[in-house]
Amino acid sequence: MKQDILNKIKLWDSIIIHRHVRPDPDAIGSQAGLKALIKSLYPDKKVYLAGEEESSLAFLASMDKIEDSLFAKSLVIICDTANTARIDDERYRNGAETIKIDHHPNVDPYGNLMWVDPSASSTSEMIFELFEEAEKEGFVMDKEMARLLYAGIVADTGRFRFPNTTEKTFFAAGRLIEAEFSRPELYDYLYETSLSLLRLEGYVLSEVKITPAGAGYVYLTKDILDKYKVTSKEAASIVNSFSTLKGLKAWVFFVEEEDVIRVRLRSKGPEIHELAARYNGGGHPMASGASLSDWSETEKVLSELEDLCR
Ligand SMILES: [Mn+2]
Repeated sequence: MKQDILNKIKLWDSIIIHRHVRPDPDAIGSQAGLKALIKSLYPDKKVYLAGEEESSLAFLASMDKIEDSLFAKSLVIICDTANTARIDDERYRNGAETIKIDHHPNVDPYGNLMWVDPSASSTSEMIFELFEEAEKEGFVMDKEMARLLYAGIVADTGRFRFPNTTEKTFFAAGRLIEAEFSRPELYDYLYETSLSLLRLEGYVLSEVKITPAGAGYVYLTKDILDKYKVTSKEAASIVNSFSTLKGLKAWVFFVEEEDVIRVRLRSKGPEIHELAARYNGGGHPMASGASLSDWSETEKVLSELEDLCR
């Protein structure tokens, strides 16, 4: 499959790379890392990054302006996106050919070619494997590609702590740091915290509750977010703040947004992605998201989480 994908890339002069909405470092790292790989292999090809600009991740890459007419003449590659509804920039539909590259469970197969590997820690790790394939033909590692893929791997593995971290992950990381980009600088960008977010984390740590079976939960209402001057999106970065709590098996953040209650689920044992799927969401067995239309549903989610912990 990796060779098939490289062969497709070889055939097209114009390539547009997408990733999921509300991007994380793996989404942008794999997307822009793949662009760096292609540009190093074929400097003359036109490669574009699709999707909305994400200012908090601008230290990784900026998105490109792409004319509508370009899609029909381009190969479209979609990274790190399990289902078509989450693809950023709907114009991917107009692509001449499409390829899916992802590490989430394959709940929504799409694309003319599909490479899905749920055993990979991250899509960035998969793009590293593409690099290894290209390396056989003499390609030398590109520093910018290495920095981007390393960022994606570090973020999706929680700095190599999550159970998705494998021997392959460490091997990839070991190879990528050969490129000698500045890791301290990258970590500074990835983990920099504002004072307001730090204060909200203090609130979360003092308010977290845990059920008898080990389900942790926190409610973040709009009032609280306003009081701490933190957006729902920013609050996503503190979802692991009490993961070391003794007796904790899985946990949930209920975060109130304009017209929806965002549910952020994490686990250290029971699989929670099916629970998420029952509430308009999905994701990984150990990290998922869902959304609810009102507060009364939070009790149902919590009691189902309690059952899973039991
Ligand atoms: Mn990912």
